[in-house]
Amino acid sequence: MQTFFSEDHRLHFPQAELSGGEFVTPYERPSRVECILHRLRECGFPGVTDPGPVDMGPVARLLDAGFLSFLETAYADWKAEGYGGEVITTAMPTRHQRMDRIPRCIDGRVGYYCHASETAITGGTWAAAQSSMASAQAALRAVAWGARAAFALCRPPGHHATRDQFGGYCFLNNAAVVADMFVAQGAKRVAILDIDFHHGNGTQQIFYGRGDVLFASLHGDPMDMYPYYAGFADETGAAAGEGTNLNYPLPPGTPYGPWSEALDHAIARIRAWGAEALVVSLGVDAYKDDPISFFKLDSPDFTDCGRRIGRMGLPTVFCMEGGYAIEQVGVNTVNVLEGFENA
Ligand code: SP5
Ligand code: ZN
Repeated sequence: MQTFFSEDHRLHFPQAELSGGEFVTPYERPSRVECILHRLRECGFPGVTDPGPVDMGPVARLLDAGFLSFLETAYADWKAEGYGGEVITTAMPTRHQRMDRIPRCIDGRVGYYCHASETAITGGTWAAAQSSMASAQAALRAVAWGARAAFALCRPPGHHATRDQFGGYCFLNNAAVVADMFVAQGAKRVAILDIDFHHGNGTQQIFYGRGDVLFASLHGDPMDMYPYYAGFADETGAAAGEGTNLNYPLPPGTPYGPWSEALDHAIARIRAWGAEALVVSLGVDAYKDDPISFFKLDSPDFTDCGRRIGRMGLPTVFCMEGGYAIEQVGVNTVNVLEGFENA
């Protein structure tokens, strides 16, 4: 399968992530994708293709206009305010506060459009997020033109980004835009399978009220893990989307046995629902040695997982999400793709 990838991901590399009360080098860093590229070559995958420019039409159709223009100018606005550092919010609206007013000052706007303050915006973030989206869109086009599957090596990732909020290392929700583009091209039912260790709260939010896109996510129980305030099993969708949101929260220490049972359950639901196309939010942070996660998947488990996804027989776009065990992120990611191809 073809890989789509843009070097412009390098434009996003904040100095700092707020973690445990300290500023640390971000877990979500450029070397992650270098490791994946290296492993793709090692395994004989065809060379990567530059995606070309992003198509902002499908992005603007799905996401909030104020949010997009905020992201575009956030860093410049921050600098214009006289701030020396990267864009990091201090305040965010929470319960008992107003959500119906968008402040005009940059500090207030950053908080309004943010849901987690570990994530910084730099001068290159907007361009990098657009290049990540461009890779996702190029992968969608490859599949729309007849490829069985394509791999979008997205960085920064996307699944925590809602229609109007960044956070969790994510700015633009690549997988959501791909799913919506499948629909725009005539698919009646599109499924998103999110195997990143964290709940895909952004993707869930975007499609929660829609019946044409099913979202299924396996993830660390939000009682114990980020994003904490979404991802529970009783979130099943609303209105036209009732029954098309499936959450599988799993406890600390979960090994591949129960994880794969949840995967099989999600796959069976997607099949029974009649999905015509599949988007996989491909995070490999369920790996046993991931530094910020608590599942116990081993590298060969990712191959088996890819095989199970491949047996669904659907046109599939893989969008890269998380995975922070730098030494193993390449092997684990490519294992999923190889398992899929050999299904
Ligand atoms: C795309 C993706 O995987 N996003 C993950 C966002 C996680 N945000 C919270 C990170 C908290 C890191 N704390 C580190 C503790 C290490 N023991
Ligand atoms: Zn993750």
